[in-house]
Amino acid sequence: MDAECSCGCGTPSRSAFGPVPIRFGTPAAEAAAQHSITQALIPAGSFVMGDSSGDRNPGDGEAPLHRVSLEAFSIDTTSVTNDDFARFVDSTGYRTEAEEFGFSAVFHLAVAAEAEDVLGRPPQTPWWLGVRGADWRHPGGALSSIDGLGDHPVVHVSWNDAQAYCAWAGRRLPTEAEWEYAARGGLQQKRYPWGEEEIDDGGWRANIWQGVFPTSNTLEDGWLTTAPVRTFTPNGYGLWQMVGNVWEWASDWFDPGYYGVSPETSPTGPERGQSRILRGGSYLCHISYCNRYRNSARSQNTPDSSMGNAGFRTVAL
Ligand SMILES: [Ca+2]
Ligand SMILES: [Ca+2]
Repeated sequence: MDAECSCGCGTPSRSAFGPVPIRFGTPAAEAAAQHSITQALIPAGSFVMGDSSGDRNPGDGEAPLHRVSLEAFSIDTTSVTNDDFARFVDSTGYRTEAEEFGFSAVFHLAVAAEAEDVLGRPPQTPWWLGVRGADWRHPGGALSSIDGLGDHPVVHVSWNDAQAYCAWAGRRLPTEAEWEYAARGGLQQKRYPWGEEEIDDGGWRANIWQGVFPTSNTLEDGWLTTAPVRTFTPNGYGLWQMVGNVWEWASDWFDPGYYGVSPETSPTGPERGQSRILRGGSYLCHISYCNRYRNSARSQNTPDSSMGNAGFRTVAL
């Protein structure tokens, strides 16, 4: 994998589009039991965390392999949808960071905005555009909407926005270890949530990119951007789209050296860092470019960054 891969197939940081003023997260509104996503109980147990297949991306820190033991936990079977997030916003008036900053990152083929609202593109990843007016209600920009997308994952939500949702819902983000354990669906040391079969073996198993990235998507899996959260087949724990569709925030800070020092029991990540973990890859993943639609693949971004290919799912407190 080339050096550009770490940002190119992942997600652009907010600062990629220019200086970012310092601001503090919006305080979470009072908790309310409005979270209605079907749960899966993940049994207590242990697993081998990290890349067992040799597909790791240099710099991501998918090694060394290490055993991790976890308590049982209850996790959303899907990522949080636009309908779910709308209930949170309707009840709290919460404004996301994309709305506060006034822009978010949109993939070039998904832009629905006037030319003057396109603010720029990172030189390393010119397929990402900073778009004024792009936010969770306007995933392509001001000329788009989420009409008909109620069961699609909410996107353009930062790690801080996900935390605010969790505080309202009485939930939390999964730790990175919990996310990977859940993604594995009860299988040990397999590449994908379904095992080792290729992603297109017997029909597409996840929403990624087909064709020539980033210009030509042949849409063999049916989706250019997000798909409804219950698309394809759930894994052995009943979890939908742990890989592909949208990246999912985890609670941990990112440190590529963390696996070398991680405790065996219920690791919660480094004490500090600059960026938060993202897991599972998105509709922009492509095997020729970077195959982060794997159980052990890691990415990261600053907690104030938002983009059209990242969302989250939650875990019970
Ligand atoms: Ca697709
Ligand atoms: Ca996903």
